[in-house]
Amino acid sequence: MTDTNLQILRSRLQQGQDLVVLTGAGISAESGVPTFRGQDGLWRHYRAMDLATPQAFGRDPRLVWEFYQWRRQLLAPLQPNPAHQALAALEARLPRFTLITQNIDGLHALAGSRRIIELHGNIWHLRCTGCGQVREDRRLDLPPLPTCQACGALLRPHVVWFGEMLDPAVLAAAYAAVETCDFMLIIGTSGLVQPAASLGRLAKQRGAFVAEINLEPTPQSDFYDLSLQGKAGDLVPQLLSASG
Ligand code: BV8
Ligand code: ZN
Repeated sequence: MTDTNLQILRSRLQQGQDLVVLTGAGISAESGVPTFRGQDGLWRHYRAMDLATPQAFGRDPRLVWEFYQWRRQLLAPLQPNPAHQALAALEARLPRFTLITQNIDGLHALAGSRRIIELHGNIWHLRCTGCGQVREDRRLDLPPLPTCQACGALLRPHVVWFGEMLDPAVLAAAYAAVETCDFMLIIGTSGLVQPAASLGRLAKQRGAFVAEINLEPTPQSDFYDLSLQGKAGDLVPQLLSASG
């Protein structure tokens, strides 16, 4: 990160700003988690977007469960990287800090972040398609079609699939944080999936200073005040030193 950009972000952080951070798959890439759109974003010959839908689950729940089991087994040994850890440290230092993530990998919580808004759910939580009960279940040896202990119905990953509404309370919390912040940092997201992709513009419209950290420009970059190019694992920890 050039000194000028670091200085700009440094001064924002030192002004005790109300900081909202939005993260996407790019912040977990250096932990070994495949991104959605990178060359590693495929499973067998399927695209994640084709399987992360209620239609795919209705048509072939066993295949969709195989996809999520594969991701759970891949995620299980992976650890947070310096970017996750820096955000957890920032939360501890800043009076008003909200972390909104599109990721379902649970790495922010593992890094010590506490106030996390998981827009798209969490791969370690299972939801019953019958009674709606949600439980954390980290077993890597789930049966091919796991069923609910309470009512026997089929369980599904407690994540938001394409074409599904986000949890209204979760979305409302994200909007409330974005509408009141004065500094928003958007890290490692291609800015393509709605409604998450509009949060940065909303913050901008409400007068916040919005900066993006990504390997490359995104369709949203032009709407932001600053677009820093580089790896989250390199750039985000530099903010920590800036926050004193
Ligand atoms: C909904 C959980 C209402 C599942 C996910 C307009 C308005 C509303 C909806 C739509 C709309 N237009 C289209 C839609 C439908 C759809 C959508 O947005 N489609 C897109 C593809 C056009 N949206 C929805 O369906 C949403 N529902 O809006 O409900 C509704 C209902 C019906 C009809 C209409 C509206 C629900 C979306 C949630 C889907 N679930 N995840 C699972 O994971 O299995 S989304 C999933 O994909 C992730 O959670 C994440 O959000 C998204 C992937 O995006 P990124 O995180 O950005 O990852 P990506 O790989 O794309 O990019 C990585 C980035 O990191 C890159 O930019 C790369 O350069 C960068 N990077 C890589 N390495 C690094 C790095 N940066 C820094 N450092 C590095 N080391
Ligand atoms: Zn049930």
